[in-house]
Amino acid sequence: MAYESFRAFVDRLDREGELRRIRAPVATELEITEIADREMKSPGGGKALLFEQPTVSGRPSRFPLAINTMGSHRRMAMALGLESIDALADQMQFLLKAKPPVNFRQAIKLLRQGLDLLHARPKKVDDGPCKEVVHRFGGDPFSLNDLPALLCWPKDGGRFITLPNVHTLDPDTGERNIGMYRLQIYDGRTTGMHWQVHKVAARHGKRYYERGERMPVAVCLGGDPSHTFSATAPLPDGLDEILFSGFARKKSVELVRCETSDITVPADSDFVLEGWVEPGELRPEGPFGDHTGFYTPVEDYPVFHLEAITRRADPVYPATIVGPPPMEDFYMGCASVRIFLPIFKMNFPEIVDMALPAEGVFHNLVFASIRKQYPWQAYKIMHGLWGMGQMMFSKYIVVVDDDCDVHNTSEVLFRLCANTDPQRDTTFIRNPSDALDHAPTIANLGTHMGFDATKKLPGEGYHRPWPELARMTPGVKERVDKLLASISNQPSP
Ligand SMILES: [Mn+2]
Repeated sequence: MAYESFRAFVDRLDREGELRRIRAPVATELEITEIADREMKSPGGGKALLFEQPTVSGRPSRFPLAINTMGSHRRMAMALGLESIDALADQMQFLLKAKPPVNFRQAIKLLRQGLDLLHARPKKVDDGPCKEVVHRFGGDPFSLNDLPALLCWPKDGGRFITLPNVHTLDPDTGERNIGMYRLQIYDGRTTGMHWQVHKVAARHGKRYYERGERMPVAVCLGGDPSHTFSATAPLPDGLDEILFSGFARKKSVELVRCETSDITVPADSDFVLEGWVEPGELRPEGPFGDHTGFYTPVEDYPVFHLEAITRRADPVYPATIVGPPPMEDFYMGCASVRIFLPIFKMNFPEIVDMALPAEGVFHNLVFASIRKQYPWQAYKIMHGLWGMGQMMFSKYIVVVDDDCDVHNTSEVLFRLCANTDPQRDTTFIRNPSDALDHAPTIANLGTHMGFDATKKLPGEGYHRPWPELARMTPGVKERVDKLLASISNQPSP
């Protein structure tokens, strides 16, 4: 199911009892963060929040602000128009199973073709709601300061646009990429562009630099939340985010050409910020209270210059905050893992399930359960994951047997502690580390650690009998369920 606008999604959340409206004026400086942070840390992720009167420097903004719209398992599924994320994961699996690919590259190709067949291919249109109002610089003096962008944490370097879908093109192939890179607002028409060295947009930027050309960029806010999710999803490089968004929402995305460049953007966007990045131009960006839970320091990043802003007549400004976990992004990450698990399983059929617990803020901790067949298979899985896309950043990987629920952190820690001999069952490797990780001595370079918490086989040098986990038999469980039900049904005296 597709939403015709971000507002349509917010209205649906309201109808389903998933939204709290806040009518009183609330400051975009720190106050919205404090309210949203409490909500995101309440059980299950709380509710989505619609601030009807956000204020900017004490003055009411023209636009309402919605936050935590994807911050629960249910709302994340609703964002993609699903009852449960599982349906989409099953479809991914089906696509890959229809004609089993023999390698990763082929899988991506197959996936792309499969998505095309599902009518996910985008459609070009001449006009759309994102152009109901057009501001060009030199004409209507629209300023970035008119957006209710948040000053998230006290020591942040400024206001940040936190839920932007950044569109860039590969100048050689014309291939599009959409990523989510935070934008620090410097003034009315300039922002930072926080694409890190490992990101696709940074690669595009490098090509423009080599060609000596200015790089067109379009930043979309809002529209169908499916686009926003797709921008954050760890899609395999080369898999178009728009194609994926169309697949997820079961309706092809309508794309309209920007006013000032050849980039095409979803016509249902609430705001489109059009502009360019001058390759080579850098400016200090940050600090920013990041999803690691810590402030990232000031560093030089590219600069985004705005040329035009187009928008809906009645847009809703989408926002999120990051910081000490759990936050809204945890639920988005969970959905990604679930949806892309079939791709992992295709490469590693022994993988049963995977989880990235909130405490690990994505890159720090990965749990994988496997059906172990041969000695040291847990290490094969660790090395495999360390070689796959963004999984390369995984600081700690814990591999457990298939009878362990990786979504239950307590159960995984129990297995980790009980099943390992620290020296025998760990390995250290070198790999790139996440640019945001402050712990490595040298930025971007780190050691990673793997734990084999599976039960040990004789072939692994373990020659004592491995004990059996004490567990109740299924028959007893059912009998007791019935017994307890009958007791609770008895009328009280
Ligand atoms: Mn991409």
